Amino acid sequence: MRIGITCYPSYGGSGVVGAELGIELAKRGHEIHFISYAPPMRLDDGGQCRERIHFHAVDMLSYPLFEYPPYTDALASKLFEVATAEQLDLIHVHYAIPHSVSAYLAREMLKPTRYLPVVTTLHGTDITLVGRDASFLPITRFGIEQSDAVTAISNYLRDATHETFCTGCDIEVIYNFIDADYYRRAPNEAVRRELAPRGERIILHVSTFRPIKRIGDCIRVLAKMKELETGSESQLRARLVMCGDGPERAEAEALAAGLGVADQVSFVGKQPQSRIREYLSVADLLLLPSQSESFGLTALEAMACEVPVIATRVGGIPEVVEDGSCGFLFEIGDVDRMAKAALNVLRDDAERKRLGAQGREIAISNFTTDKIIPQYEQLYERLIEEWADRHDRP
Ligand code: GMT
Repeated sequence: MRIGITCYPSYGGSGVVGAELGIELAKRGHEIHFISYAPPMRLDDGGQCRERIHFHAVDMLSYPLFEYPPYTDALASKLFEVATAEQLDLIHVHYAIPHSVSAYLAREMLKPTRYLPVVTTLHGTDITLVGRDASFLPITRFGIEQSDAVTAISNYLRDATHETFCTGCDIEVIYNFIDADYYRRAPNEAVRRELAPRGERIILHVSTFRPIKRIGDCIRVLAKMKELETGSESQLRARLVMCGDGPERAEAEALAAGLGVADQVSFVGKQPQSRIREYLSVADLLLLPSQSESFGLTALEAMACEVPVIATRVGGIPEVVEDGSCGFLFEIGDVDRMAKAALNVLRDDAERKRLGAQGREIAISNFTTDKIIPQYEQLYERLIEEWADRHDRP
């Protein structure tokens, strides 16, 4: 199949999933055309199937009249152009805003010639935060309703979409996936020493540092752990590695200083995926205290690397992280309980091993590429077949 994929190319889970889906499809022989304003970050991981992966940049004319350049239109034009030139069979967009509407426009422009099916995958804040805002709600609903197929990355997100946008619309849940050969525990002592030079236990957090991630709670958990440990004979040494960047970073750095734990926290900035994998391979615990999370891809990556997860019981996280089996889930902001659980996990090697092994088992049983990618392929085949001989909707 010849598939066009549009996603946000930079930081963030939806871009990661869009890019990795393209790479996986190319490995299976499909011709993949990414259409966005920059190449998706993970495209370099394409390896030997690079010849089947193409990137088309959306050109944006800069003009003084445009205080807000109309990206939706420019993307629609590019989708139309690429679909025509490359004879695309289908367009698959990740994150509804504004991609669904751009794809819809491209499909309408192409209609006199042929029908180009559009798939929208919903990821998170396109439904739970941004999309439901009054300024976007009607157009998000329209984009969803006009897509030929809509998928959501968890049952939670499907239900949230039904609740907010369209009770009756057909949404297929296709979970996010993991390449379990790429994400596996392969500890590198040099990396461990670099992150924890005094042999500390490593607590890792990876995110976009947006308010929804509640990164301050990572700092508060560490401070609480320190308080609980005060006076104990064999004090546990822990280091919090904060991987990523975003609007909440400065405040979190100040909080660490204010709570007296700055010397135990490393802010390592945005890192390429190859580096994150190395961090996961030496981490002893992953902390994900989000306010909202439709899936929690980082948690899945950690589980595949046998890292226990402490997270909030929100959104789609319980569909990925089984409480008590591969980690522990708590209410939003319950830093006291998270700290106690973190201490237990970090102190007990056998328990950490048990949680890690279960995490890998769950990741392999439910979320590997060989289980998930065929679900997308079947969906594409179904749509292409359905529309093959039709030039317009009934
Ligand atoms: O929605 C966001 O804030 C970002 C979004 C993205 O586009 O990066 O992340 C969402 O998609 C990821 C991949 O499917 C999920 O793992 C994240 O849980 C989800 N984020 C939220 O729901 C906050």
